[in-house]
Amino acid sequence: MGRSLTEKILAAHLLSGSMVPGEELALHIDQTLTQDATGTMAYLEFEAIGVDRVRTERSVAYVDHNTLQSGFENADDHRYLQSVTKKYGIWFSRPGNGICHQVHLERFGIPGKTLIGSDSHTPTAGGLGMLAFGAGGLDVAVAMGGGAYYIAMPRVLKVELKGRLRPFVTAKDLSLEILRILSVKGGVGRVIEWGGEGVKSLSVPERATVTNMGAELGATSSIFPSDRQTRAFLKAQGREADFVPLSADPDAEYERIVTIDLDALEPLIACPHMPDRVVPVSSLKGVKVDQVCLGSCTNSSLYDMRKAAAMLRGRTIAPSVSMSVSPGSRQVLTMLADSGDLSDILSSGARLLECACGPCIGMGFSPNSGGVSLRTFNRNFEGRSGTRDARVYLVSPETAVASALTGEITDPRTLGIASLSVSLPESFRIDDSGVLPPAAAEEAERVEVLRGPNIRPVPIGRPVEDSISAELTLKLGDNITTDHIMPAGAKILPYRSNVPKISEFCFSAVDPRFPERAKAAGQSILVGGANYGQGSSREHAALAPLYLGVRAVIAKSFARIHAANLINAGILPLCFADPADYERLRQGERLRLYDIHAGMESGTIMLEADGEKIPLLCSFSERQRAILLAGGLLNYTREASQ
Ligand code: MIC
Ligand code: SF4
Repeated sequence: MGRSLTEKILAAHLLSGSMVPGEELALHIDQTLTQDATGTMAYLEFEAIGVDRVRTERSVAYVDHNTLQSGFENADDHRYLQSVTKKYGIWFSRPGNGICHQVHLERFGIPGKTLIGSDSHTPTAGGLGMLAFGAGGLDVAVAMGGGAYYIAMPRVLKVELKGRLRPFVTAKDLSLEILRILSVKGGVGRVIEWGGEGVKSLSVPERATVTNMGAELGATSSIFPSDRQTRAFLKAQGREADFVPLSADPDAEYERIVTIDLDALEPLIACPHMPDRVVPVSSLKGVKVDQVCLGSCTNSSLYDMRKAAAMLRGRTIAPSVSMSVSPGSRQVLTMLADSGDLSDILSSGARLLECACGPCIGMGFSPNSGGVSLRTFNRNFEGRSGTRDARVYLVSPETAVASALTGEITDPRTLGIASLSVSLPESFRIDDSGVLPPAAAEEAERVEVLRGPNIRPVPIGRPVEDSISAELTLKLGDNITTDHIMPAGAKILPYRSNVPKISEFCFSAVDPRFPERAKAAGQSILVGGANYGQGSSREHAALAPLYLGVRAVIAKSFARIHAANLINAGILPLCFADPADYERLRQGERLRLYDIHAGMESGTIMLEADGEKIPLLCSFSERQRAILLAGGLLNYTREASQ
């Protein structure tokens, strides 16, 4: 039987485990990436593990999230990252050099290699035929030290593309279409493999838009074949030598095949506050728009920016609209400047922001009160923009620009522009001066790691006891995102290196009194609904609860990366055997988990609540059990290396 592309790359990197869906696999990791908002923790953890140099083929640290520097905290973090990476053999992409996923695609991604990154959109590199996973910082730290990365063997779902995108219908609309079909839970436990005749006409930047938003499906990863388009992109980046052709066998078997006809797609829009609330743009015609943001790791490539520039050329945006443009990288920005496209963007009245995540993570450019914001980003979770009442919609660059020009939600096909003739350049402008190489091994010892007062040690978990008695300090609903658990934004992000401080904001978007209550309770248990912990890979969503005494989270189901982060922190993620039992638990009551150790092996742990017994399910691998019994991955790794 033939193999899917996913199976081929997994097999080539398999250290142990059997490739049966659901079984735990240990994988060799070729490359890692971090960004600053998760990176400081990852490198503190790397230091705590005690390895003297990274063992990967390439590890890169990017600074793209916390670039506001409204106090000393971010600047100190940047200095720490620059020095710690220099010492341990990691490349350092300076602030301003660009968004991690965009720069990684341009300069470092290699088809057929494995990559993990402490950011949930790491699968963007799947646009180049790389098998890339978002992971918690600690998993990245372990992989940098040469350790394996563990995932449950995914099922592989194929999306078969037919036809060709029509003018003003884009890869973003394709991403929204698959979200409409599968929902934000539809990718859980799966790799989405893109194939069929239709992929041939999609360029690498377009593919990367699609693999990027696979994160919103909850997918383990997303991947495209490596073909002529891949070669052309790598060649234009001066990296043709990195090209290898890769594809699935023609007789590969898939769990499911979803067919999408590109010719039949139309411009789509995701409504507040979930990326899968997708409707045609035309159905919202006339809704007044206050703000438009172009950029983020989803849509900030040169291709996207040039299309926007072509639409803005000679036109001005509506007076009622405030528009931002954040090019994805210095390469994109300098090329826009060289070609004159930047003047077209600026003359239209748009505001240029730096090459960073910016508004996507609430780092400035928050919308006005109750504002409608159209963004080319990937997430529109409540509160993420920095204000609680904004209504954020997700759209393509074309829809964003059309709406900025008219001041209302507008299908770009109705603007009267025939088509845009924008293609990939023969060669990109290559200038890697924004990426600093690490010190040579023999000099590394002399490099001093610089730490500021905001950089605090990583909290360490406690071994899971056989019975845990604790208060249910917070009961939550379905689809709780990591933006609910540990919000980001300009006020909170500066504390990413300081868990005691950042934990004061834990669940602040849901219940600002939670931290106080949890601290008073000493130890606590949380209860959630379905898909608990979806979204970001931020391990702070596990570390802050850990710091506040959370010992277990009971939910109807969990998002993959967050469940792994909870285990890594030594917190038990447990599922209701019967989802109806969710209704039986009340915030404030006392809960008792008992016979935990035996239950971790048998797969059922019992909960006692108000005299009633409720079965909870878990499916921990032997390694995960050992991690929980050690009180988290850091303790486990330290013990294993002694
Ligand atoms: C996000 O898009 O939510 C982030 C910010 O990039 C996160 C990482 C973080 O929280 O630092 C992610 O996607 O993992
Ligand atoms: Fe940055 Fe936004 Fe991409 Fe996250 S989703 S990496 S915040 S641009």
